[in-house]
Amino acid sequence: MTSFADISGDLERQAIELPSWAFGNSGTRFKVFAQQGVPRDPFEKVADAAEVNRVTGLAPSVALHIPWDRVDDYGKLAAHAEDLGVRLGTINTNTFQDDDYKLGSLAHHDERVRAKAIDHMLECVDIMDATGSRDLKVWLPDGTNYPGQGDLRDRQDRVADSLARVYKRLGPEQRLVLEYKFFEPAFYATDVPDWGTAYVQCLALGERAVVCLDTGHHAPGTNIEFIVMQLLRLGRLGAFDFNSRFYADDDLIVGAADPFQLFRIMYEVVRGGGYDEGSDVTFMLDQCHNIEAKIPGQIRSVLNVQEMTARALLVDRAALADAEAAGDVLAANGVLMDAFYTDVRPALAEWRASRGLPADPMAAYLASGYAEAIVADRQGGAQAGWGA
Ligand code: PSV
Ligand code: MN
Repeated sequence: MTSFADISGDLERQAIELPSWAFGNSGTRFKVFAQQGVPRDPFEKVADAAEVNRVTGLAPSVALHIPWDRVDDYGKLAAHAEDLGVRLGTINTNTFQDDDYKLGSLAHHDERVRAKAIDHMLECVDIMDATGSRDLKVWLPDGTNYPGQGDLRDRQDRVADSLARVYKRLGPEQRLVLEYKFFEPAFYATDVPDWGTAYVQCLALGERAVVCLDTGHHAPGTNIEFIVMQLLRLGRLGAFDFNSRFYADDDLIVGAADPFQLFRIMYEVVRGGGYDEGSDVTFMLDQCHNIEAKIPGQIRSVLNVQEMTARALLVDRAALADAEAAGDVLAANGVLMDAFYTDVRPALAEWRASRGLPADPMAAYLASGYAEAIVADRQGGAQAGWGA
């Protein structure tokens, strides 16, 4: 049996990157419900993210989205983050909110638009140089709505050519992280729809091109942990965008819709070395809190990942290997289920307390007065949201 004491050291290296946009207003195409105290600029977003880290010790970095987080002085933003005990992480590109990109960005048939999209990515690499970020995340809205609208093969060739131009600009320690999504905003054909396409595009680029797996970007019923296993096996799992989906790309709290799936994913991460010391897999959240409070939403999210990581680490790998080798189907399944059904919450509370963290991070946040202070302080100005 693996006990909590066996894994408590491993829990120390957990690091979950928070998305700056989780702290801004968000919603559906029907309505954005504004909340009080929402950040008005990237500095305030970073402050809120730092608060999540302060009470959980789990979230040492913040991902930015450009242009939403454009500032005059990125060095100043990085210093601000550092003052608050966190750092700036992945730079996310955005080629989906400009009229020019109606028919695509890196795959666009018009060289002017394609060059504009490439230039945006190059600007993001300049920002990475200023922030000290390692990863450039590329998600493309590119695709077509109707058969015949665009030549599928030519579009794929243009994606490859555009990515190669961006990849060339990266520094020796920087990576291009390519994110796939099976549909939306294009509905008929998406130019990077699946892990296989992302993988072959990355292979053509070079070793520092890796795949981002957004858990919300798969068809219902997809065995996501299989993809995790395969990308780790191939050495190309670069990052996660964690969230939960009931239907499509719902961006709900990770571990909320299907905690067992998160456990299975984390088990394959552990099994495949993605959680090993020195692993370069980035564990990021890509979520929006449309109706729930944002900072508590992020606290709940990182705790969900921590709980499922602990359960995945508790899997008795030796017993599992024995059962598998003996062809004992039920015993093997039982080993996994024993770990999954272990309630790690009391042990994690003690673990936190022993490390100077609040045993109950959510209660500590609610008692801290931070929520009331930001409502009082953040008067005037424009609240951040998708687009600010
Ligand atoms: C696209 O749906 C996506 O998952 C990409 O990661 C974007 O950058 C992000 O959402 C914006 O939240
Ligand atoms: Mn994503």
